[in-house]
Amino acid sequence: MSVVYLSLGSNMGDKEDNIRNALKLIEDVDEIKKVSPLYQTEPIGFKDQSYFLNCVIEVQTNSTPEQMLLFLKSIEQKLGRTNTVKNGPRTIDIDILLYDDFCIKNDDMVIPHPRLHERLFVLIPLMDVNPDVIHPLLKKTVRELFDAIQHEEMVTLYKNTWFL
Ligand code: PH2
Ligand code: MG
Ligand code: MG
Repeated sequence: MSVVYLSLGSNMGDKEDNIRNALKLIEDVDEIKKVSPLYQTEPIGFKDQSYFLNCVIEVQTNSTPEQMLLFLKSIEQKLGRTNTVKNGPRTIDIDILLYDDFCIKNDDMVIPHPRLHERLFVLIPLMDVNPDVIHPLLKKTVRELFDAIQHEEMVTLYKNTWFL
């Protein structure tokens, strides 16, 4: 059994519905242990697009990282994601942040997520679900990573306890 942290984001269509639907599909296969509040966040990277809704979940799974990645891609497809511009608008994006204490780097995946420690839209909801989880490469807790970065992006609480 592995403990996995996933980041979900949507900035097209009914954003909250997209994330809810993704969680329901994940629940068909894996056990969702914790769900962060939902955050409204300003787009990072490509600025000229709608705001995002973001959250982080903790999942318990029997899948391998490869199986998990394929499963998450299939959910993105099912929910109508078409691959367009890098960092551009998307109905749903589901990224693996941490997978136990695995460090994986190949052409298909990089775990821990390479930008997790620089993004407030990831660090804040990740702190909500587990502030003490350790980044296996940087050897710091999520709270320490959060304290170490500039807090300039706009991240506002959108809904507390929203996925029941
Ligand atoms: N995802 C990106 C790029 N920029 N910005 C916000 N606020 N939220 C995201 O989920 C996001 C982003 C690439 O996956
Ligand atoms: Mg992403
Ligand atoms: Mg992605």
